[in-house]
Amino acid sequence: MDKADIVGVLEEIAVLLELKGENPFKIRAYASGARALETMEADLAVLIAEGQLGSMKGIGSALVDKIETLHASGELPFYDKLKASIAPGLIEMLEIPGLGGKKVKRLHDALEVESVAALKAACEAGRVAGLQGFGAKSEAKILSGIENRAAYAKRHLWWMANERAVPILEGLRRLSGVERAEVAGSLRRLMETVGDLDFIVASKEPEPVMDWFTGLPEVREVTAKGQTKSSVRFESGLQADLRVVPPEQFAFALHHFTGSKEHNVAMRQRALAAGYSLSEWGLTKKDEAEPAALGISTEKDLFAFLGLPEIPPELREGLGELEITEVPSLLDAGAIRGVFHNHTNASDGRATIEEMAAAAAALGFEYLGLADHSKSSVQANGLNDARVLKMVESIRAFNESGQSSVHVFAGIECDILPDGSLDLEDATLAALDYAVMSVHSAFSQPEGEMTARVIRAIEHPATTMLGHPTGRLLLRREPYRIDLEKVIDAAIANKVIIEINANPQRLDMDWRHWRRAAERGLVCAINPDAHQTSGLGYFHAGVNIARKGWLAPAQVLNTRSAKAVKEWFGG
Ligand code: DGT
Ligand code: CA
Ligand code: CA
Ligand code: ZN
Repeated sequence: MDKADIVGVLEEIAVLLELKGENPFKIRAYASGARALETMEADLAVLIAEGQLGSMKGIGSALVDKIETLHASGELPFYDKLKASIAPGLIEMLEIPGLGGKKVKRLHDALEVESVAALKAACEAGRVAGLQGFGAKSEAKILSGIENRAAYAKRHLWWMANERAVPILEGLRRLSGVERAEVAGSLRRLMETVGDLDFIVASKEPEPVMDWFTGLPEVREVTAKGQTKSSVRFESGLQADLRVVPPEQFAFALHHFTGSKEHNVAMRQRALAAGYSLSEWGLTKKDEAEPAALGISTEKDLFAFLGLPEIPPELREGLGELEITEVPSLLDAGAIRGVFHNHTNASDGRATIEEMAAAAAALGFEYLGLADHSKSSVQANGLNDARVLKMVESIRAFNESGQSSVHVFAGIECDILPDGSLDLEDATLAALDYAVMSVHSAFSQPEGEMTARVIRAIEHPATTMLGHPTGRLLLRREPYRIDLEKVIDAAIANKVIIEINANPQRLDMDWRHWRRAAERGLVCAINPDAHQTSGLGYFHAGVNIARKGWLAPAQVLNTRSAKAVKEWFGG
């Protein structure tokens, strides 16, 4: 097991011990051990081989054995036993935002609730509000957490869903008798989350295709199996539909099941105006029973028949896309020359400057921005002023060494404090190439306060970019309350960039705001917020969102040369 996974197990042990009401010293030993391990710069395997793990600050003797066991075998009987000793319903409660080990224990002790359903009933009956340390506000928060959780459980992050879909699509295309195969639905439209996967196949022989699909090893349940449609549910809970259609219907089926519903409604109206009814089977002339033979074999043909350019799937949301007269120029992944908001092991990342730059070079980037956390992000080992200046020196030395084709920009992800002031001295900020300003605390401020806070940071002359402007975590945490229109206005007025945080769980700022904001002059930066080398690849998810937001290459800083970026940064 690698270091990151071991850190996760130790953190979980600390929470489970809390839930059991164990001795606080014991709990702290695991929590601080996890922290020590996470921020340790030395190589874990080397430390273990040399028997030096116990000499690390924060790692007590009780932990040394456990870390070594996890490292060697990936298992830990102590952890398994601990977990097995707790009711699964209580462990499930830990997933509700705001509930940690201590609070779950108090709820369990006071109300005897042992499942999420029982806790929900207790909230609805007002029994939680009466408990010491809870109150009406936290009762409402728990309740909405439970309700969101049910809604969240039905959807999946695009990134994860796509990882599942790609090999299935490849498998379908390899089957004999399959003429064409595509994904449709929200996955093809590059939505940030996906309800289920939709596959469309053209074949004259549906049966073997259905058999292959329903027989996939990861299928847990076949919920439907017919001549034209099958549905399955995978181990992960994700569901998938497969439709097999005759080749002449393929373009219509692909278009229909790509959606969105709103786009389809608009397309049907347009077809009606031309005297046809449009369906998943074809275009049928008014007063006729069968679809007309119009020689339409691709979506492009279908759009052209209705006098439209080929509308990219990611624009098919019923938001005016039928008004275009030519295919808009959308950002392409190949145009990305570098990314700006990434972390190293100086704060809570896992890789060094050198490793991050090498990974950027492997992606073909010309430059890489490193923006570690600032000191108020204590949990992320944020940098104080002195450490920031040291980091700047290290980056300058790295660039001057000539060891990499990638130019590293020295940045920071600086906390916006609750009053809108910044976490670092002006002189420190001035020493950097650029600064990303982000909110990481006091999420529950009223909307007016949060908006004023963020605008104050935008107005600071050192601010280059605003990081993840709503703080949402898809399927996990709602955005904080903020007036984005006002924030966008302030960003444009102060020539501040807003990022698309490309971490698949954030995708913040949301694509729904980008088209209008960019038309008004807002510049975008696509930032993977990588915490390890592999995280740089998330920039693809950001490109998807930029496309979905109708962004052209010129509206995205990442398409500019290193020289032009330097100019933007002012030096
Ligand atoms: P999802 O799965 O919730 O993330 O979203 P979609 O868009 O993939 O929705 P899904 O899987 O229910 O259906 C795929 C597409 O099929 C949908 O975008 C549009 C089309 N479609 C499905 N049901 C209807 C319907 O009742 N009316 C219309 N106009 N289109 C539909
Ligand atoms: Ca779907
Ligand atoms: Ca579906
Ligand atoms: Zn952040």
